[in-house]
Amino acid sequence: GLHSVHNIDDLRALAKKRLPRMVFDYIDGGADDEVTLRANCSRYDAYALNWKALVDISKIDMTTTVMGSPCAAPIIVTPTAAQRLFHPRGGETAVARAADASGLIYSLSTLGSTSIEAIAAETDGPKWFQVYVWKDRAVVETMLERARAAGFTGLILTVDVPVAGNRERDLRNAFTVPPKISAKTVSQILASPRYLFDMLTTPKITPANFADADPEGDGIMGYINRQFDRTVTWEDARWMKQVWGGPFAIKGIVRPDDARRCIDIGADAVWVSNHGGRQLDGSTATIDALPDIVHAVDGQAEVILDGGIRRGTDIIKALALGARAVAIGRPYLYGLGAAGEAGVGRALEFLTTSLERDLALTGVTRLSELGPDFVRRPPL
Ligand code: HOC
Repeated sequence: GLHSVHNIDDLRALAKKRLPRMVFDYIDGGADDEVTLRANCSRYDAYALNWKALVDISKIDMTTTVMGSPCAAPIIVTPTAAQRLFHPRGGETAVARAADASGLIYSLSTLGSTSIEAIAAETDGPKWFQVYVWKDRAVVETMLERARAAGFTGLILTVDVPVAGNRERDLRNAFTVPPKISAKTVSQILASPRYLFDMLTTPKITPANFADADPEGDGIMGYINRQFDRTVTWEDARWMKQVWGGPFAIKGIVRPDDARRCIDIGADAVWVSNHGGRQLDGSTATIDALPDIVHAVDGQAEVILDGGIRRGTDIIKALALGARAVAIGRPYLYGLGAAGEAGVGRALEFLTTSLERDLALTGVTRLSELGPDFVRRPPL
């Protein structure tokens, strides 16, 4: 159980034990050979920390703001699809509540399985909404209006999904959203009695923020693949910022020239991400992409980074290299799959307490003290 969880890897192991194989693999897996998935984590090892000695660390302040939203620590709960798949009873509600309890920013995916309004009713904490550009712009506009009315204060446009990535674990498991009935999927679900019970005693897992998906046909992913607009460009991003009018982040940037374009269209945050290695395999690990992006942005927007964050030291490296905050996906999804809201809480607690301890060990009492002098970068 959770008492034997001491890090994110332990949570992953517990999630693996408790979830049907195909559900665990959907969280855990990446695209193609999973090179980028692994690199996102392992590349932190190439950066070494240089601590400051003999600093009074009796008070450590981890609070900050990201795109104007206040948070207790520089950790954003990144948007992920259909969270009720990972915990049918709790899903997004469990994640949002745990984020609120930890004082962290929660973000809801367009592909969420809980409605914008239900999340707003559940938590007073800072909330952002995530979108893609759909062919039917009216669908987007309606969601943005609802998010604004419900008190969501930030918008994230994801730009690293021009098409779906090639996730071979999902193909092997015949995994679709929602899962289709087949000998393979049924036997996997039957092998996870707790999950099966939860699934059978809660409403069906469907997208909660748009209509028209045909789960009986080719599933939500098929609908989305048809809805995603292959002609999307920077003009659409500019349109989105105008329609939204508020704090706006562009997620899925790895090139300095693209970071400049984000600023040109008025983005408030440039979000360095490769979708957790789930899209273009072989792309740069995010920690390696970060320094050049920070240089290009030159303080004109905030920089957020996700990918491979598993410990406080990873967060310190990202912040020292210029990120305003990091975002996490798999760490809390392992928690959700392992133990619902309590499991998400455990993931967030582990990351915030390890960040606090690691800041003390680094001799840093405020996030603004962090800079490149704390990190020795690997040779190019
Ligand atoms: C067909 C489009 O973010 C994931 C999600 C969903 C990606 C969109 C797929 O699984 O990474």
